[in-house]
Amino acid sequence: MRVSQDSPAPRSMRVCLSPALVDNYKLEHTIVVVIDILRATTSMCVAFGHGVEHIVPVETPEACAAYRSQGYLCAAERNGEAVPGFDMGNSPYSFMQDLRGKRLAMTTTNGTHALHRAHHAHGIVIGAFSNMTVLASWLRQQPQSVLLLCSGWKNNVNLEDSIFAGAMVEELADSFTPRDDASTVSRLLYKAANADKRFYLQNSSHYQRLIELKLQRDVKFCLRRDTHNVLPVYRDGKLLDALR
Ligand code: 3SL
Repeated sequence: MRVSQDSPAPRSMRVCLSPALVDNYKLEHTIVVVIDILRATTSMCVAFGHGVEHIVPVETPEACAAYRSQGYLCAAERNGEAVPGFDMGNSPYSFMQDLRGKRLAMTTTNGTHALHRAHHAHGIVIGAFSNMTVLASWLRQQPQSVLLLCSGWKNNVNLEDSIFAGAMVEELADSFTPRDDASTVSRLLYKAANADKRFYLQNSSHYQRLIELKLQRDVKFCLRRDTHNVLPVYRDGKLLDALR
């Protein structure tokens, strides 16, 4: 197809199924969508939906605890459990409280790690089922190409992030051209899973981990679409809601 002088340049979208693969991508001109459906990026959307001023995502519990002296709320999770001594772990329900005027420092097993792996991207934005429609509309308005970065589990691929990446590939197909096999794989997964995502995830590793921790309520919430009208973007070391 010949692209006329007036047509905008075609934008591409790609899917990175694990943070371990992120160095395979050139990110300087790309917007990265960080995805951690169970549960970090969902919880971030919930926190912004409840008014949090900003979130500082950090890599370790020690770095997170250091924000306490500056008046931050501190949230830390490892292996699905809240780290003892912190204000909260990573359950979306723990952020369902009045957070207006509050600042939050947060560290999670995979989500905050993935975000830091993409620090050199043109832009970083947080994606979850919770903010899917707002996110897709905003991406359509940006001139850059998109990389959907799945946080996975300790550098392994996981099903829930791959399914959401596929949902975004499907959603954005009107505006972006998929450019890799990971986009095709995740889109196929999404199509297979969409009718009953919870059922489809039943045998997946992190679903089972959370069920063992009696967190089925969290899983159910994390699969709900468009619960919050928020767009967390990463600027100067902080996540802010670009819609405020
Ligand atoms: O890995 C992460 O970043 C977390 O979302 C994992 S958990 O759902 O809190 O167990």
